[in-house]
Amino acid sequence: MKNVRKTLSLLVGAVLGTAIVGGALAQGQLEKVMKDRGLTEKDILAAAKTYTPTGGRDEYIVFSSGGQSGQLIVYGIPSMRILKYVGVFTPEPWQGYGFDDESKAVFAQGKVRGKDILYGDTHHPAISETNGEYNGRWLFINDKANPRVAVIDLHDFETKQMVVNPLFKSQHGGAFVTENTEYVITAAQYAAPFENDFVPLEEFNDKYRGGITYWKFNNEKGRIEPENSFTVEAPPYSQDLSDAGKGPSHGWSFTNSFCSERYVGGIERGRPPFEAGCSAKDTDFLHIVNWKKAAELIAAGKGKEMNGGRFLPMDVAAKEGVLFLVPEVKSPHGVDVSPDGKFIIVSGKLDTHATVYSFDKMMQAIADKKYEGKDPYGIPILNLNDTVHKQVELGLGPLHTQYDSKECIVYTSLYVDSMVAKWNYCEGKVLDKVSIHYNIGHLMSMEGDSVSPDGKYLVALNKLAIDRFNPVGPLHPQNHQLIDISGDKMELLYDMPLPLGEPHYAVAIKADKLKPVVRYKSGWDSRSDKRSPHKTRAGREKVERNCDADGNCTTEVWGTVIRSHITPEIIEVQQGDTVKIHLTNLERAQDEVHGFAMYGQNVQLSMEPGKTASTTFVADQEGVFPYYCTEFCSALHLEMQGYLLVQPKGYKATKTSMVEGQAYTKTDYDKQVKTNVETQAVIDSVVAYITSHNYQDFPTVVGLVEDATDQLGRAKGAKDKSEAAAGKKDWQNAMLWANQWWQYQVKAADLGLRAKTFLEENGAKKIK
Ligand code: K7E
Ligand code: CUA
Repeated sequence: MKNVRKTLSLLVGAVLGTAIVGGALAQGQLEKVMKDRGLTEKDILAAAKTYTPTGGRDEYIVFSSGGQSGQLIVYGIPSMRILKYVGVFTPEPWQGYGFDDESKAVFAQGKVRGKDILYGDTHHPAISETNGEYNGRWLFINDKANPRVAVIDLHDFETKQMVVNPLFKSQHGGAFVTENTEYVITAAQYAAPFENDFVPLEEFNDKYRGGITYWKFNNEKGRIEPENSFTVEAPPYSQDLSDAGKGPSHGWSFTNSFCSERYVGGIERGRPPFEAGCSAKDTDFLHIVNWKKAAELIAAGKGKEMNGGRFLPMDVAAKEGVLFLVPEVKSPHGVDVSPDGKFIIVSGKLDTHATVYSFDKMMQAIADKKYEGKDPYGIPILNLNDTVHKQVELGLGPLHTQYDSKECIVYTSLYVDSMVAKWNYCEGKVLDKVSIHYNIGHLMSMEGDSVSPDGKYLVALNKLAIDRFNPVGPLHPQNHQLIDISGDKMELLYDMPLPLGEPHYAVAIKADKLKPVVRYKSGWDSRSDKRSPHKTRAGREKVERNCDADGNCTTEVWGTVIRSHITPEIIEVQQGDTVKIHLTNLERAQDEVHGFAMYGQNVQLSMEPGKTASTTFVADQEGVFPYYCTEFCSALHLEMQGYLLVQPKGYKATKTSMVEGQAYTKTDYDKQVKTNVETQAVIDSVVAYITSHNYQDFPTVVGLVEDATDQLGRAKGAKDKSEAAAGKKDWQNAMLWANQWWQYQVKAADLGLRAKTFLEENGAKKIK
């Protein structure tokens, strides 16, 4: 207990600050909590390393694949708090993704042979790089099930583009970027004919193919250019993971493979299954590709074309020194290039070793034309011994490797052992091992894929969680485990359940390299990153109905949303009309998002400040369809509503005026005006407080003040209307507009008070 007390004292000192060191109260409480919850000193230390107090920020931001959920998961390190799910290959209604017309256009790019594909199997995210350093601008992620790559803009964390590989029928080894994001690399997995026609399995060796695709990325536009991309054709060897060369190996890329036996299963034909035939040989092949040369050959017209995709045929690649093979040990999986670009580490799932290849030795063997032979497709095979720097025994089922900031230090996941091995690849020595829970796949160190990894933390992306969390049925959450790697020994800090898909790989970037926006330019189509042609300003809302020669009619609405109303609030159409609704969020305030959902039409939009979003549907049934805002945006959010009225053909109105549920008098009007005058006094006092302090030094407050000024401007408009109606003794409208005037005041007051509280809590100084 004495020891505990000493540790606690140190910890409390570190955590709570010197003022309370030795404070009996804090210590006593901490000890009680530890006792009640059964926590050890080690737990408390781990908690202190990860716990992030309210308002605190993380040092790193992680982008994790969502596996078969087709999404991207964003969380912070060391807190392991989930910040966002980004819809990528899968609709995400919360973000309007896959529901608004703008994002449907992104999904349309991802159609495979004309079919909508509304999910993905995301595997490997990659952040764009400048000189081998993460630049925080773009993120790429592949879909294994359908050979696609998506581009996500890290300015707003939205998916902007999908490209479909015209040649492959699956695509696992991606996305990996070259040093300056010249190319995004993806490799096929299951061999298939490049053409879409039927080719019998009996022609597997001759007609089925693998390959590695180099997607040209336009860094200015932030888009992949399929027309400038190409594939290097490869044998049907089930290409697997890839990595791009760095520094001295820039211009080259590396892709491992399994099932180079070219075995085809077929249990129902009495054949032993794939797993037997695909792991029979002792070695498979690491593919070594000179992509720079391949790009030159393609530019020189040496490529062929299929389904609109260009590729460099294998015979040309072999003859021109573009493609080489070197054996790798049993069922290899990861392939990871060292930060200095000089070494490539490959593990074999069914071997206990990791193999460290030397890039220099590869180049020497190629220069000397020292081959041990050629494969059946004429591709030169280098001798394993000529290219190996070291082979190191690590444990059972080594898969993936990540590099530390410390020279020669790496971490390799051991799937079968459920462990991480820390080892030195220069000397070939194992330094430490830690158990994880359970069956680790990938692992990730901070900025681990860049030329200068930060080390510090490691995340184990585990395949099984089993008993780690409260049970939630047969489908368990995934388990990401945070490990402190700053010391000599690895320390397991935290288990994070991920309730989404099976994340394969993740990348972590320093948080301060990301510069996300808080609002869009007004009237912005966020998916195409252009001003929307449907941008609508306050007061310019309109509805148009047009019919073509065949009598097909379209009712098109250009509307706006702002706290707390949708303009228009009544939309009248005729049965059979195509309805198009474009809504622009007029808010400029941070986080003031409005949604738009409608009964019975599968409509759900999300409009962040400045965004314009659209929906299109056919009003094929007559009826009354309420719509409303789906984000609790203000005290009168529930009142942010309206009606779509679908009138039957030939409908004629019989009543022409609304029967008010409530009639107002001059007394009501006077009472409301009195309230408004009092509210204005409160607002004035808040304004006086704010302007007498150095609020200009606080960007948050400046934003709030701008927003409040906006709302007050609108209050003025409503006040004028109210007074005009009162002048005509139209007490009904005078009262209603007076109330609207008050609504704007309330929003302004709410913002003002938030600003005042912020100033008080953040030590603003009085200037007047
Ligand atoms: Cu090992 Cu798809 Cu990178 Cu899963 S892959 S683990
Ligand atoms: Cu806008 Cu609720």
